[in-house]
Amino acid sequence: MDWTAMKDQAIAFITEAAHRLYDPAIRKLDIDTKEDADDLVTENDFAVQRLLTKKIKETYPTHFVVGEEGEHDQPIPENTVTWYIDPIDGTTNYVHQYMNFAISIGIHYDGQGKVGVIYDLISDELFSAVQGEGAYLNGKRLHPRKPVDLSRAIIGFNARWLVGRVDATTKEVFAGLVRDVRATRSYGAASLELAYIAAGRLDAYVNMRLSPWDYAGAMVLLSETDADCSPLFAYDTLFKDSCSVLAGETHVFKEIYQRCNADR
Ligand code: 2AM
Ligand code: CA
Ligand code: CA
Ligand code: CA
Repeated sequence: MDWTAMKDQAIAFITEAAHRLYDPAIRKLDIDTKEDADDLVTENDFAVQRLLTKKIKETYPTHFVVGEEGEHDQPIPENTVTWYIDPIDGTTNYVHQYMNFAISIGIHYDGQGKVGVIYDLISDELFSAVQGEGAYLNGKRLHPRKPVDLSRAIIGFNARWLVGRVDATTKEVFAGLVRDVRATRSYGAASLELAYIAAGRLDAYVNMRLSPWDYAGAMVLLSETDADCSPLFAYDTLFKDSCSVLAGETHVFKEIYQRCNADR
């Protein structure tokens, strides 16, 4: 299978789809919420998903598509190329701020991430990676991550995780983390925050609940820069419907993982 050619196709599809998002006026139309009041969806989330799905199916009729909005191809049989697509990752940012959102594609095969493409159209940053061929930002190679001490780490962390459905032990662990790192940041678009680890802008990222399309693309960037990605909690499983996620430079990753999974 020619994963590099597929990466180029994914970039072409995303570039075409991005044109639907360049008019800032349109994002204000047809805003809806899902089960969670903070999970927004707009007409353009559906439009971009439809366009990407159409392009993928026209070009690769045997491939499966699993996207956030709409029908999924499932269950996924063995030896099936699967495209995980998030038509707009960071819809709340798209609606309210018109920055820090992205279109994300991850192509997986037999449980392995093969291709990742994430495009932030407002900052015109294209992150891409093919397994075994390195990760790139706008065509420039991203270097493997070097060890960082937790006290010097910048972690992607949303204050929401300190409240709500988090048990007391986890809250304490999170509070300790927030205290012990150099700084926390919250951009509100998981795919970009994960890509920022590959790019060296963040050293780790924590999320209590993500879906496969949020991280399927970024995972490839992370492994191509020697960063780690797994469930935050040992009892969780990636690619389940929703899952906690921890990603980071290996040293920081281990420290956070141990803190979150000790004594349970
Ligand atoms: P989304 O914009 O595609 O929904 C911050 O909210 C990040 O978490 C975004 O990347 C968002 O993706 C993702 N996310 C995943 N599940 C979510 C949920 N149930 N509610 C809000 N955001 C969610
Ligand atoms: Ca959503
Ligand atoms: Ca998402
Ligand atoms: Ca989305």
